Amino acid sequence: MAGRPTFYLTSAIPYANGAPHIGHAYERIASDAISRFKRLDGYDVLVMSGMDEHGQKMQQTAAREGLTPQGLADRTAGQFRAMASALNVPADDLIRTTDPRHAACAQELWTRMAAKGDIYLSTYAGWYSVRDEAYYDEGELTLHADGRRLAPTGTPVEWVEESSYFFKLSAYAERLLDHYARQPDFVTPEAYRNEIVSFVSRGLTDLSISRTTFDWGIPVPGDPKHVMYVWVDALANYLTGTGFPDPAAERSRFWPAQVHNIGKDITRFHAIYWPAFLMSADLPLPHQVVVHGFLFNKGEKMSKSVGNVIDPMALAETYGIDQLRYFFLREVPFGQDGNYSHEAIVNRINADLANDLGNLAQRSLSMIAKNCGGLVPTPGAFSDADQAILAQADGLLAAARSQMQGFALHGMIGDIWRVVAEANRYFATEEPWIKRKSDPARMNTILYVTAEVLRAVAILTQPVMPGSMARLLDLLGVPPEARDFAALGPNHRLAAGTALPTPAGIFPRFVEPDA
Ligand code: ME8
Repeated sequence: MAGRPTFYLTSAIPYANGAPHIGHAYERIASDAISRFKRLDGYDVLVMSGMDEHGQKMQQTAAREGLTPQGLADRTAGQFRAMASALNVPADDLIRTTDPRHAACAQELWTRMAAKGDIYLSTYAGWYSVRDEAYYDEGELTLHADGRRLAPTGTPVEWVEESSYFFKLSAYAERLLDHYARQPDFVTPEAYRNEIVSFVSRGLTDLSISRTTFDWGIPVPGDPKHVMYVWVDALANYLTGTGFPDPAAERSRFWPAQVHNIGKDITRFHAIYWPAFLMSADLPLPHQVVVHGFLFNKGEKMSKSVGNVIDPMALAETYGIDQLRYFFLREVPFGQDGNYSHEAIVNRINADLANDLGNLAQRSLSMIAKNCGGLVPTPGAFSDADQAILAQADGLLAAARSQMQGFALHGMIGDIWRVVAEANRYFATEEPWIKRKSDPARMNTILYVTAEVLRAVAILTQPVMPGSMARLLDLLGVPPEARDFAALGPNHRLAAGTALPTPAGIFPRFVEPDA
């Protein structure tokens, strides 16, 4: 492990009050692709996931369903585990906020903030949205026709008046602004950064960080009548993942995290509260808060009441795990909102996967099976056309790294598929099936070059479609230890004479069930 740069990536820990939906699936798929990319690129990677199991919302939902909050948390944790395995998005660990190691971490964070003089006891009187687990100022609210006050997110708020500990958030506005200025990509994409900067520029008020009217939470150190505000508790999970507060913990080397991957509705918590808590506790700040957009069902927000919530497991079942992963990452420019529709996903499966990549692999590999004795053919001297397409494949790693610098997963896939399109043109122009009789040596070279381009494409596409690309690399005879990015390029070309397995299709066309 020593010597390799660390890369610690977290996803938001979902509220344990409901089953996984497509937004959760999307976030985990993106996190998984980014972390697989870094692993293949030689980093020492830690990927965390978890469950946000405390708070008033949990207590209320459990009561409605006739469960204990812990019973509800256990049920939901099981559903999220099943989703992670169905989507092939493993994590190194799962931090459940009801876990004792997490309570110890959150309490230590609190104790350090208190020792700094940043926590004081007072009374909170104001508006709270249980659904958002967030406080709102009067000025942010709108009045609904039925008389209810609504938060900017559209959720109802209730008046709360109770004894509460406060965090001196107001004292951190200047330091936060200074941090955003010194580290301009702390919040990315830029549009979200700008929102945060303008919000903090208007000044911050102190934050209520404990509750006394329910007890489903982590007790405040020294005053157990209070439980911690669920966001103090939840954000601390990122430290729990590294074994905090034990400085000798095996994973302590992973703090500060490189990436907190989150959705756009929770930017304030991650880009304002969290760095302020860490500054108060004298802990290093994460490098980046990477914000993704929301997925909509044909332009509509998914909600239980509208009845258009999509179960990600059902989608994986219908279309295939990798097909779904590819669709999300290719179709939605990372950072922007995106849409899901049956037509759009079928189009991607049939055009990009079955036609562009699947056909090229199938045609070239079956020609090798039939005409080259099932062995990687020996190439002759490379023509200009051969060299041009190989150079394009060799250039992909630098392009992919540069796209990943800005988390442009869609851009990376776009770059790879441009080379796939180019390879299809090369294959069609070079006509190896005609050379079979007239110039078998040239046929061998064309098939070799095509297989070598496919090798580069498959290695680089592993983060997006790990299962299918493993199968393609098997078909290309690439051994498991030669599948990371260090194996790309001219020094590790396919070995002529390697025996290949019988070719098999990797991406079937999607056929409508009633067609
Ligand atoms: O916010 N499209 O949990 P959560 C894309 N417990 N992403 C979406 C989405 C959609 N339609 N809906 C939600 C919480 N998300 C807190 C997090 S972290 C310390 C605590 C994203 O279950 C959302 O933005 O409501 C968030 O990043 C994640 O799913 C979990 O949302």
